[in-house]
Amino acid sequence: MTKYSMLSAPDFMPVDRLRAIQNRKFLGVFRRTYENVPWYRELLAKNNVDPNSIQSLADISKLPFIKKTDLRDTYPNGMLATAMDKIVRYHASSGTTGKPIVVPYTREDLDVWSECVSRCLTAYGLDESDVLQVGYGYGLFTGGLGLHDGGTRRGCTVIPISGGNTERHLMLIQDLQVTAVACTPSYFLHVIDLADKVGYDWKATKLRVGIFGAEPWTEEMRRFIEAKTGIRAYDIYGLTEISGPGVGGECSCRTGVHIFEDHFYPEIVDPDTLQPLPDGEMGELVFTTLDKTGMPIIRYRTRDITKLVAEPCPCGRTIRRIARISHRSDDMMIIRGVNVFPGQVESSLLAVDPGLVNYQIHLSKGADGLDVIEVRVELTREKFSELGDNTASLEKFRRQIAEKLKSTVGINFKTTLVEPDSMPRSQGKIKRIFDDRNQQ
Ligand code: DLL
Repeated sequence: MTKYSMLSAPDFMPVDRLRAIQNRKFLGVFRRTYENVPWYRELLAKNNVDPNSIQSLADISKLPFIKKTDLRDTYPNGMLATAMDKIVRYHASSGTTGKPIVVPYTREDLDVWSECVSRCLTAYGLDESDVLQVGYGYGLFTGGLGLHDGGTRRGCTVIPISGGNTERHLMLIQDLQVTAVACTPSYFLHVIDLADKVGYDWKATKLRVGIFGAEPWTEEMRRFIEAKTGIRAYDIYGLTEISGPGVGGECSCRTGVHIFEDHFYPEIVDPDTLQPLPDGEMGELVFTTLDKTGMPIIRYRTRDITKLVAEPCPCGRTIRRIARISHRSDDMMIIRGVNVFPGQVESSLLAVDPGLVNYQIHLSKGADGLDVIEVRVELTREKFSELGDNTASLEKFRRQIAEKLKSTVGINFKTTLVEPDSMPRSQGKIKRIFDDRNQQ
């Protein structure tokens, strides 16, 4: 058996065997957490849950959820389930205000994590012959070290370039014969933008795979990236609280992100009633870590909205998929009673012109006290040189965008065009939504 098939075998196991493994691991992680985390015992007591009533995975719905605020409240080590001398690393989630959420990892946790990232790379078709340039940030953020360890485990040659220094990204892709890059999709837009400016020849490189995640991106964005560079762009999903990148990843069929269910048990719940929903229904993604020893977490509410897809994937993997994350529940904007998702804005803009990848959404209060949603769109250099000094044509183009947004989302957007290169570029996760409603 090759290293390839050994690493990926759990992806293809019969579903009843997978469920049996999940059941056994779930009872183990539940017991460990109950015995070792006083906070968890209190949580069950507060919710009147008798731990003896948890006899199988089918009982999981009796258990309370764990929320982001619980991890903040127990900062830094209140959820630790093992002795501190077993902890070999911390990472932290990318919160910008208040205390971060810190996550302790044991050696076993790092091992499972790198195995999962390696399984993603296998699914993207990467092996020992590949050169992987990791442009995710290295540090407390899990993107850099996560892809780094997974790439090393897969046997790739890893280039730990991190985010920023975009000229060097382009230079090393060429000089070190890089075959795969991993970074946020928004940072890769920046790389493409510089490549355009300097007349970079993607065809003269060996690059064929892009590994994009850590933030939402759309199918339209995938098409843009692929058309510009000739690579195949794959989705990778994950979150710090559960491990990092590689909780799931796409396969070559690209019909959803396969979740590594033998390590992370997924559920979908109704975000309002918190009742479990069947496969195929949209709701909030909830995870239970089945193997974590440093900070196991049971029924963690991710706030990511998606659905579980159980239908067989043509690739043969039996582990379920999630659909592309449609949004985070915190990112949904309710404007004059209508739900607006950032992805709808991105899809609309790229449908008008596939180059309209730099945009921002600003929310404010109008003179009538009602919410105003404004989309600021950066013109591409081509469009600007085509229309730049013709006010009537610019206005026509602006109106075309506004109409597309209105017909897709169902409300009026204030639509503003801005000059090429005038918006800040991202090195990691991009901020696209600016909510000034409470500051007016
Ligand atoms: O973003 C881990 C990661 C690093 C994933 C590199 C993929 C690649 P956090 O900083 O804790 O961890 O943020 C997790 O980012 O709950 C989602 O809302 C969002 N997210 C992550 N991957 C995707 C994706 C990393 N592929 C939060 N599509 C998650 C959409 C994503 N959103």
